[in-house]
Amino acid sequence: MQAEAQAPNPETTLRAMQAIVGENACLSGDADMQPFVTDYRGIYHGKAQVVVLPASTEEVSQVMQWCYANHVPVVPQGGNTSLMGGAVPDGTGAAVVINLRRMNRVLAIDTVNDTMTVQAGVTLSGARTAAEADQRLFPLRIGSEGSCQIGGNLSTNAGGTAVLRYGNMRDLVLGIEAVLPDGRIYSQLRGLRKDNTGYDLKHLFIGAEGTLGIITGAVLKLMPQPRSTAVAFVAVQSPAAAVQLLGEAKRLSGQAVTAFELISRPALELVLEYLGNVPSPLPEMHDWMVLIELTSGTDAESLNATLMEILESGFGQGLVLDAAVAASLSDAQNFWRIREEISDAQTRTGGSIKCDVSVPLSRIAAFVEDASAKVLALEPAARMVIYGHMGDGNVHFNPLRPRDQPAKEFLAQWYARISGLVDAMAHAENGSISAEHGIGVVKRDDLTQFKSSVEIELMWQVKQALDPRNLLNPGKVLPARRR
Ligand code: 2HG
Ligand code: ZN
Repeated sequence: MQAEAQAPNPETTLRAMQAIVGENACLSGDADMQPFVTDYRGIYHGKAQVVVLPASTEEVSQVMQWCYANHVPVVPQGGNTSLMGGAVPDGTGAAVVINLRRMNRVLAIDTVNDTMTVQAGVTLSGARTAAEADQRLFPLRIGSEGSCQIGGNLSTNAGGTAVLRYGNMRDLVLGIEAVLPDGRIYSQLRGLRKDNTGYDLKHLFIGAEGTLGIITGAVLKLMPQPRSTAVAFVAVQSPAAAVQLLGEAKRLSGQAVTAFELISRPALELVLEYLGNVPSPLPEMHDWMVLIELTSGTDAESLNATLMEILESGFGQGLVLDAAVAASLSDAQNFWRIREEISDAQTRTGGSIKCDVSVPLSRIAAFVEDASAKVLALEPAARMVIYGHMGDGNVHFNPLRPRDQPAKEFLAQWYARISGLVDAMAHAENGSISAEHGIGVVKRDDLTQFKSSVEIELMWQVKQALDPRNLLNPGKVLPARRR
């Protein structure tokens, strides 16, 4: 199943697109298209016939109808913050890129139903701010919130730092509107928490990375805003101690544990170096730290008391070595900044082998220790930048080049071997090789090794049913079909 190679020439495509969305909403010069055909880290470079910026679902539908009739592949794009090369076209120059950023309106907020209806191009921070204006919380929280868009968050089933409490994007949506490859519009923008009327089709589009339809709108769940927040930066004895401390935190605080993020010493050292003027929250360096956030509907005093109780229990059991409790909002923001900037610090340094793995919580500590030992046995000077959402079983296990080794050389020597090793270890623990970053082009061919032939065949059957011409985001997610 391949897109047919009879693509119209770019002039014809451009004129057709201009007729639908208007001249100003079509970009065709190399310089104008450049930010849309390269990912934000500058790793994946592609080409396009034209970049189209539609303003409505109707326009997306017309663009798709034309592309379908003319066998033109289409790459849907939100904020282009994918780490997996999922949102940029390939190098053939055959594709039309549809970027949704002009569809950035919050259409409605229903404070009785606790829902928000948005166009797909609303940024995550835009959605969070709109919810806040009505004293509500839209709880998805990821570092790229200023640029990533709700459509992309849905298409990749984004996760982030509050999944432990609120779930990932799939758990935060009630309805979806999507344009199908042939231009038909699937519209289910309803804010129902119960609807058992057959297959729940919206879930097909969530996490499909734009391979089955282009998400153009969504109804999102809103939550009450927490009345109080308590944050601590805690040095722990080991990853196993961190898991035990999480158990204590859950036991003592009920539903209040909102984030529980692991940070290894090399991760902290790297980010402090990158941020320059931000002090470490703790006076001494430790091998393992966790950032804990509790939120609740109770007053700050009782939440702080709960946090202290958790830490005291941790000290008492020898799990906690030191702890800094945020005394102000700005302390809490600084702790979070340290956590959120680790990814950019790696991008800046270059030479990082990104493994975004999850395993059951009961196995995560052993996994982190065993995988670290295996990597260090291969390259003792690798900096073990390990961090992330330990509370939900997901760590970013990202060995970084030794200080004195060029990034290119380190990646050429180790990327395939180390990522293969780490993924295989996660898989052996009944884990996932991509917990939250998706598949894109980076992990596509690895799926044959880590998913069963039944799963891959079913994925292709769904693809065939919705996109029989293989026009939507071709070359992404689905590995070559087994014969
Ligand atoms: C995070 O949790 C992001 O900071 C990015 O998922 C992780 O860059 C990474 O590996
Ligand atoms: Zn993450």
